[in-house]
Amino acid sequence: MTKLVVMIPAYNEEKTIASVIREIPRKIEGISKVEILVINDGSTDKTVEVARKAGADRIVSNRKNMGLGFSFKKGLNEALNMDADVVVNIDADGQYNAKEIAKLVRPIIDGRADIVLGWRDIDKLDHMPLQKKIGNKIATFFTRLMSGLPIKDAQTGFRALSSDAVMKLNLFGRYTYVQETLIQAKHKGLVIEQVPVEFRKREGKSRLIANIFKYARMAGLTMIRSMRDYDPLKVFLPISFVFFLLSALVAIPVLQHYFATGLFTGYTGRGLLSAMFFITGVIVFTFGLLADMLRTQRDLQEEIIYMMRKKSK
Ligand SMILES: Nc1nc2c(ncn2[C@@H]2O[C@H](COP(=O)(O)OP(=O)(O)OP(=O)(O)O)[C@@H](O)[C@H]2O)c(=O)[nH]1
Ligand SMILES: [Mg+2]
Repeated sequence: MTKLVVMIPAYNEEKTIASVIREIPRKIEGISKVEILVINDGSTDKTVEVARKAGADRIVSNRKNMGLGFSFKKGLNEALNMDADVVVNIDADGQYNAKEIAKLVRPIIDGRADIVLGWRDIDKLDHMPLQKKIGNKIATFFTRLMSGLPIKDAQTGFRALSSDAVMKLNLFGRYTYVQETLIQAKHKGLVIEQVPVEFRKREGKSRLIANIFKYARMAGLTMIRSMRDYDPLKVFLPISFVFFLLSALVAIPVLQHYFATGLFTGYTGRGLLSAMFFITGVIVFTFGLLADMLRTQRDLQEEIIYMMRKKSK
């Protein structure tokens, strides 16, 4: 028996959520049961009533708006509680074609992948505004850089995860989950497959990206935090190296003067500055080593959480 839970995070989507729910196929080859889970993030419209009428099997709500990342994490936990073997996330705005879920879950059912991304061919989307296209490309570029994975569209909200992958992820970003899941997936050795999907024009305005600068700030911060937590040496060592380099550059004339005259006279300011850069470098380097030790601890803790989740399944 293979159970699929399709989860839909929704924030004020009364106009579109019913059609998304109705479009979800209830019979998929290789899946014995399909259930629909809606995570209502403090909607102030009729999202919940509409979703229930349209046939959602389970609806969980946040009392107030907590953010998409927060709701995604809640949804994954809830899907595990519902005994899911495969979880699909789809947006409530109707931009993805829910009929394509069958295609999305295939690599997981066949045992080829842990996570499947439905990627959108952004260049060919005439209805997507240019600034959004550029933002999407930039965010995908950084996710590729940080994860080292050949991701085509890191921002896609249409994805499938095996329950094992869900049990391995420990997400922290409250605002968005899209890039963080991929950076973690890489560190946990999860196999990602990408399948091309349709992407329609959005009806109604964006709930998530009211302001592209806010999005860049929040998503960027979550990405940097993931890097810091999973690859601290890659973050801290280059920074400490910059300080060591500055220290050396400032010190060169001081040493030249000293070797020529045997004196430091007139160069004490520079000498002090060089020493300050050097000490800062040492501090940052030490932080890097400490952060690396913490990472080992985190790895152990995550392994314990994974085993606990696995046991209670
Ligand atoms: N839980 C939760 N969901 C949200 C929030 N903001 C948006 N969403 C949902 O997340 C999904 C994606 O949000 P969208 O506003 O469509 O964001 P987007 O697809 O990146 O941007 P658009 O291209 O403008 O649609 C939709 O299902 C929204 O209802 C939020 O604050 N909390
Ligand atoms: Mg959308």
